[in-house]
Amino acid sequence: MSEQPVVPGFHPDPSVCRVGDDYYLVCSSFEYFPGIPLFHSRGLRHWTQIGNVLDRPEQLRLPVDMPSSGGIYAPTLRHHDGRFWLIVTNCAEGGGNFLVTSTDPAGPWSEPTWLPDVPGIDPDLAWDEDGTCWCTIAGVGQLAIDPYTGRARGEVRSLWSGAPGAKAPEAPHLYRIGAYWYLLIAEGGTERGHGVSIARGTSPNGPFEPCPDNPVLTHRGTDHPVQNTGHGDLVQDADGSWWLVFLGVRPGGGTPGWHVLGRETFLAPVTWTKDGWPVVGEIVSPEGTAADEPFRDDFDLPELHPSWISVRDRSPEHCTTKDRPGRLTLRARGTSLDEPDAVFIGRRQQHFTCRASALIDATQGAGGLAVRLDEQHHYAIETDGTQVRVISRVGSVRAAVATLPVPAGPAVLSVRITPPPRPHDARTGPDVISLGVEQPDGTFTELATLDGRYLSTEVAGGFTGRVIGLYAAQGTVHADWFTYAPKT
Ligand code: 6LW
Repeated sequence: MSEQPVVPGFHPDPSVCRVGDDYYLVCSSFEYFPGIPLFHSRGLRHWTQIGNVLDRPEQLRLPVDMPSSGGIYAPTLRHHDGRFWLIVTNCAEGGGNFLVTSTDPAGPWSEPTWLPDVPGIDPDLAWDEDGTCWCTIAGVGQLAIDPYTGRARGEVRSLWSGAPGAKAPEAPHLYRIGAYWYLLIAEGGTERGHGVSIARGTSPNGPFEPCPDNPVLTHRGTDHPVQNTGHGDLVQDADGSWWLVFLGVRPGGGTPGWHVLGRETFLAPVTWTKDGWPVVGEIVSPEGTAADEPFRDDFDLPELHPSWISVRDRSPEHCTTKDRPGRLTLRARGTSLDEPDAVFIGRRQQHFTCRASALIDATQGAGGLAVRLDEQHHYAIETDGTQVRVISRVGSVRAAVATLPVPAGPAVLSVRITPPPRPHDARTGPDVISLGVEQPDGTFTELATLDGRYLSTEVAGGFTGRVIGLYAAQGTVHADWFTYAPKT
């Protein structure tokens, strides 16, 4: 079996910590609300989402004019002094760096403590033996902070910027391991040149001596199926072994390769040379993840499963299961998914081959099921209760590509994503996306099959991945159920 992520789908910038036998992991979430998915694991290979760190508007406000791939970047999760600490950047207007804490990682997490003196992105937290809290940021710089008040305790100092000339030294994490302080960074940018490098010193403030074998992780220039590997975080298990979690992508199709699931979280073992430098081993595949279980939501519960994400906010006025028990009610705000304030709720696509379906009642409006990359890149199957149509939005072009009259009333809308018909053709895309309706006997009536490359990061740009979900374009739309399943 080829290398598999431990957390598949759009789950980038992993940060991990261990308490006893329990591991916790967080990822970036960008324009989506709630923000920062939080996972629990017992053995690092299998992760279950137990919540989202930023699940209240008081913790996360994303302005409506904020572009996709803005918002929440690169958290660091640590356990110190009996509680969990999470530091992160909200890149949206009016945002900045802040930290939240909790004694229970499943939440609730505190209100933000803003860090007005901490510039830039990718903040890290580490405490030295004196109890000083060091915040290290992309660039790479560092300052001491008071994590209780959020104020600086000194100026920002430059530490180490990785290989001379390499772009984007970022994602720093600082650790005390044995006699040294190790500074782990990502460099080379989050695209095909991505990598992880390390340096060490005897003080948390340096000077730092680079590892002679940097980068300690990169797949640049190789034909490895997992590319863009970088942005890692180290963790030691209860037996004393070390591991690296990091992001990677799995491009598909011909040249230049398109990745559609976003940047995913992978795991690799780490050993140490006799000189005290880490060596990152081959990717460890989990042989199935929690995400491989089919997912079904009948919307019977007042609270939604933590894997559901909305664009920028989720107000109960526009998205709720409390209006009609057993139904998700969506009330339109914009007129389409092209609008930045569209009412959308979805789950990350986590498999190359999969299908999603939903029973939609749009007799009081219009809405449907969409595969979303961002405002300018999505395919949707939409109904208004009397007809069904497929909408393609790619770049500045929006088109209704097919329509079908249907009997008045609710309809089962369905999306099926499969490998491309000629996978070895140099110009083939990564996959194809079929959109249609499911008949009461389960047969699929396809309205259109569209090239998946246009819903890839290489085409759309940005830092996210595909999300499949429900939206309202007009009036009120009810969903009776939603299913997502990996299918071969
Ligand atoms: C993040 C940076 C990165 O801040 O991408 O891959 C940026 N690494 O560290 C957005 O996720």
